[in-house]
Amino acid sequence: MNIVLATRNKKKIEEIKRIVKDMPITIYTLNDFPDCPDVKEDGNTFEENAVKKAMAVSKYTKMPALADDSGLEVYALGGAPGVLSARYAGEGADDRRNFEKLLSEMKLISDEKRGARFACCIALSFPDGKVETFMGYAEGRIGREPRGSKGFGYDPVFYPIGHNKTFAEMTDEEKDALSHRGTALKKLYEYLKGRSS
Ligand code: ITT
Repeated sequence: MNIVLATRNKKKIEEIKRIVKDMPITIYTLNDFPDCPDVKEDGNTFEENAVKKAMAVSKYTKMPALADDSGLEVYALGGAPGVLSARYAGEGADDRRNFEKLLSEMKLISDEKRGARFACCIALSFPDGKVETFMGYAEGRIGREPRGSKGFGYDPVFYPIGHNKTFAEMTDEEKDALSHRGTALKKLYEYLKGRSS
């Protein structure tokens, strides 16, 4: 199956390509469709945003499109930054400014109350308007200072449950096996296997 990735985030593209490499999928990106219009992410949930991005791209490209909407939910902050994760420190903020803002907001929060999860919704939309969604979560906690240089986004401050290393200190394989994106893409894999049998 040919699928176009409806994302402009290079790190997500790397992760998705890596995780689906053994699946019977040929991946295209928005670089193959440079005039594809941007989609406004104004939904209240990861699912709403993922569906919106995937549908817009499959409509434009007339190909199946896969979108990822994801983010970090910190329980002590009532689920923030949530769907606003990419622009927590303001429009155009980079990863460092976003996680530094998070660490500063959480300065007074005790170690026991630093629980958080990453969430990822993968939406696969077809040119006929049909859409499938797959959710994945990674439970963990937020550290007090950034550690590690791999990955992206909030990885340097996120310790997955049962581990004393952040996602940014893990190998690609370690992160993929535990991550919200890895879990959601495994569900996509099962779905695609079911379709081809
Ligand atoms: P597209 O909409 O083009 O896919 P984006 O970066 O704007 O790219 P999102 O709106 O889904 O994507 O925002 C996701 C943000 O959540 C991302 O920028 C990171 O800050 C954070 N995030 C998501 N997955 C992550 C991961 O695996 N590790 C660290 N941070 C992650």
